[in-house]
Parts: sequence; structure tokens; C-alpha cells
Amino acid sequence: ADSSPEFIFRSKLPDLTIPNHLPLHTYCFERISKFKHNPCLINAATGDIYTYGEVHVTARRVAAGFHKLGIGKGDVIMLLLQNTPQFVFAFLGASFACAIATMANPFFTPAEIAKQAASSGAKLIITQAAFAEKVKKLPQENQGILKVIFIDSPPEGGCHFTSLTDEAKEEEMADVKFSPDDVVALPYSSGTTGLPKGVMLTHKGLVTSVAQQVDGENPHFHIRSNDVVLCVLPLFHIYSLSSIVMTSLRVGAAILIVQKFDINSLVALVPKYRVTIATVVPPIVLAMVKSPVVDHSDMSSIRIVLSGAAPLGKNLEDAFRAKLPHAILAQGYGMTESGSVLTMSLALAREKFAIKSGACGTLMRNAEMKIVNPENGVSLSRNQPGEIYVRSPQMMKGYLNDEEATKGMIDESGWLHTGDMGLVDDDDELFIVDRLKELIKYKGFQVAPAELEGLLISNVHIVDVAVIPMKDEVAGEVPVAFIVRSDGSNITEDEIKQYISKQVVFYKRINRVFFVDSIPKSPSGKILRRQLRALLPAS
Ligand code: AYL
Repeated sequence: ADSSPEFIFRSKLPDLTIPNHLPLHTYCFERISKFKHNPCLINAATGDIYTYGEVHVTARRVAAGFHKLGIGKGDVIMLLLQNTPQFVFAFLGASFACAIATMANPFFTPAEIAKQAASSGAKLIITQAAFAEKVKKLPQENQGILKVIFIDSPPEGGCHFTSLTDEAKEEEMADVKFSPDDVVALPYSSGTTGLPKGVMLTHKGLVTSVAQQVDGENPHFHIRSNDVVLCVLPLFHIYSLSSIVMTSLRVGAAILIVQKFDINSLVALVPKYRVTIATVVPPIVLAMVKSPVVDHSDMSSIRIVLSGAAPLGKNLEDAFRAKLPHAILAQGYGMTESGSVLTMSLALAREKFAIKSGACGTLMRNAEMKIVNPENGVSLSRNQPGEIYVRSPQMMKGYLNDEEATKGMIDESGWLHTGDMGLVDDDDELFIVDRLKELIKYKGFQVAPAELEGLLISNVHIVDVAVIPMKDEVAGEVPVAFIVRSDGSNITEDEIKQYISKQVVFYKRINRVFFVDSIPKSPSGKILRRQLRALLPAS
């Protein structure tokens, strides 16, 4: 591979100067004087509206409140929240305080939450009364946790979010020494293999990612200050945080915060708030296509529907375009480790390009991409599928406390190996054709096979196991298990499913169980997942 030529792909748009020496919050609010009185956050659940000025002050007060609690530079705050304005206040507050926000799914089981709290070294947890039971024992079990704060009614003796903001003044923020390489966000992702790991995203990386999307003369993702952007995707996922919240903040758009996807409430919210940009995942595109209520609703305000985080089939894209012809349907592709978005459709640019159905977009500016033959490492030219490698300043600094996993992901020359298979066509559009890595995507949510395999193997009735994805029309993929039962055991499919569902969040539940005599493995003991995939019933 050393002597063969390298084919390095770049954006079709010119590179831009990115002010990535700035802290994330400074960058996001850089132009706030232009839209201080404009709506920034709209809470769909209550109708409350917070202007840019209000969000800015509140975030600074939260930072001051953190300081009063002894939370400062490099300390980790765990956000265990559904989509709420307080999520944004706390995330930005952490940035102002030079602290780190780790985001977890509030629907996680107590065990899943405890794992992330311990792994991230969280000192503070910010959550809702609805999840109080799940975190009740945490401060006793995990001595590092100083406090649990509730954004709504705290349980007896609990602490309310307003205690952070009410008693603190902006001026009381700590004077911290900031470096662009400081970590600001710590989402969890299993990457190409193994268990979920803390992904260290820096101020520099996230500023770069937002700038790649919305900055410059001809922004790749042209959001305007008069846009109303739907935020129904969970804020604990980097897709939502980056491509909805941070991009909107930078340009002064309004963010409509919605807690839960439901097609009936969506079709009511769109005309009510004149939503212009709907950032979604493929199952929402499917629901919009299938649901008859969409036909009878006023969707005319929507100018962009952005789908990402999981594959969107060409047929579904075409069906959607036929149904909502006035809207631009575009795709974004990225991963948590790559500091979110890597490619985005250029139909979203200020000066639009024509795009093809099924494409995942074109590489962002200030980044490099290679397509590599996974068998021999040879760099491939156009129209040939191979593993997607990327190199750019928005990538993660590494996995928290896991140098080995970091090395497995980013090679010595700085290329991040995505574990996705794709090709770049003659028009610079990327098509994802397959996934090499273990990862299962249920409606865009990550399911790590290693996590389920670990739980299953600890069951005495099971001697060997492999978990792989199976295609599913609604979820995209669901996890299924191949199980080798221990001698004499007749544990059933249902018992295995129940054993897992007690321990994990809903989307990690095992959908089917296949009993086998052995799990196919390579000489080095790696599960041959492809062979197992071939055994699945045809869908
Ligand atoms: P993670 N098509 C096919 N597969 C995709 C796509 C897509 N458009 N987007 C993501 N994936 C898969 O870390 C792919 O296997 O981040 C990728 O490696 O939860 C994996 O999902 C990464 O999963 C955006 C648009 C961020 C997308 C994202 C990616 C968030 C998903 C910002 O604007």
C-alpha cells in the first residue's frame, strides 16, 4: 500500500478560516448583539420562549452556580435529561465554566447510568424528578458525585436547578484559563468495537464542526436567523447538539424543543410555530411518508428536512419527495468520534447543488477523506467502495482513559477509520453501502453488540453468544442473538429476552434469539459476524 497513489477527497466548496481558538460558547454567541431579542429556545411543552439574551445570561449564571458548588475546569457534569431548555443552559454553562458535560439517555436503566457516571468521573448530575429513583443511590455508591440537581420538583431534601442560577450572578463566574484543546463534551459511543466509551470532544473540535456547517460565504448548511428549527432528536446525541443546537445558536435561529416524537403532535407543531427546518432520523421520514395525517396538515413552512444517523433508503427518499415536494430532503452522515458530521448534502448550501437520491452528502470543508480497500489498505479512486477514512480538525481528541481504543480508531497518520463502507461518485457525493463495524443502529440509537454479549455470557444457561443486527422496516435494525446453550439447559427465547430487557434501555432489547451449536469464529477468536448475517431469515 505504501507505494500506491493516495486519492484524497476534499469538499467541493473552498476551505474557510475557522476561529477555533475561541471557546465554544464565545463562538456560538459571537454575533449575539444582532439577535439578542430574538427567540432562541422555544419549549413546545409549555410554550415558554427564551430570547438569545436570556439564554446567554442564564448559561453564565449556571456557570457561576457551578463555581459556587466547587465545580470548575475539567470537572464532569452529567446531563440526564430529556429535551428541555435546561439541557441547553447546563451544557452552555459547563462550557462557560470550562467544565465538561457528559450526556446520558435518561431512559437508561440505573445500571447503565451508574456505569457512565463512574466511567466519566461525574461530580454533578442534572436530571428530572421522573428519573429520581434511578439516581437515588448513586451518591452513596459513587463517592465522586457531590450532588444531584433537579430541573423540576426535587424529591425531599433535593436541590433545584434554580438554586444554581438564582443565587449566582454572572460576574461570579470563575476566571479560568482556557485552552482550545480542553474537552467540553463527553458523549458515549462504542465506535467500531467493544463497549461504550467516553468520546472527548474539544472546544476546538466542536467550533470547527459548527463552522464547517454554517460559516462562510456559501455555507454548506445554510441556516438563517429567521429559521425555526425542530429539535425533537435527543439532545444527548451529538447529531442533535451539533446540527440543531450549536448551528442554530451561531446563526441566531429559533430552536423548538420537543420532548418526544409523535407524528400527530408534529403535524400540529409545524404550522403552529412555522417550523422551517426539521432535523430527523430515518424512522421519522418513514412516519411522515406513511402517516395520512401529514396529507391533511399544513407542512408548507418546512423548507428543509435533514435526515442522518442511520441509513435512509433511496425508495423512502423518493416517496418522501413525492409527498413533500416543496421541501429539500437532505442527508447528513457522521459519527460521534468524528466530532459529528462528516458529509452533508450540498442541496443545503446557500448556492445549492443538485443531489442524487440515496447519497449521504459531500465532505465538509477543511477536511480530508479517503476510501480504503479494507483487505489491503490501498487507497481507492472514485466509484469504488471501501472503508471511509477521514482526517480533520473536528475529530475527537480520543476516548477517555482508553489509549488502546483510541489507537484502534485513529491511525498514526491521523486518519480516523469510520468502519463504514462507501464510495465517492463523479460528483463528489458519498454513498454508504455497508457497515464493517459491529455497531447496530436502532432508529439511529447505538446498540453495542459487545455490551449485550457481555450480559448474555454471564448467564449460566449460555456458553457462547453473538449479537448482530437484523433489518427492520421501522427501526432500521434490531439486535438479535445467536446463542449456544450450556449442557442440559433449555432456556427459552422469551426467558433470554426478559433477562436482557430488565437490564437495558428499550432499544437494546433482543428482538430474536437463534439457538445454534457453535458461534463461527476466526482462528484468533473473532466472531465471524458476516457468516451469521447470512444465516438470518430473508426479510
Ligand atoms: P453515531 N447513512 C448511513 N449510516 C449513517 C448515517 C447516514 N446518513 N449517519 C450515520 N450513520 C451510521 O456515532 C454510520 O454507521 O453518530 C456511522 O458510523 O451514533 C454511525 O451511524 C455513527 O453513529 C449530522 C448527521 C451527526 C449525522 C451525524 C451522525 C450522528 C451519528 C450530525 O448532521
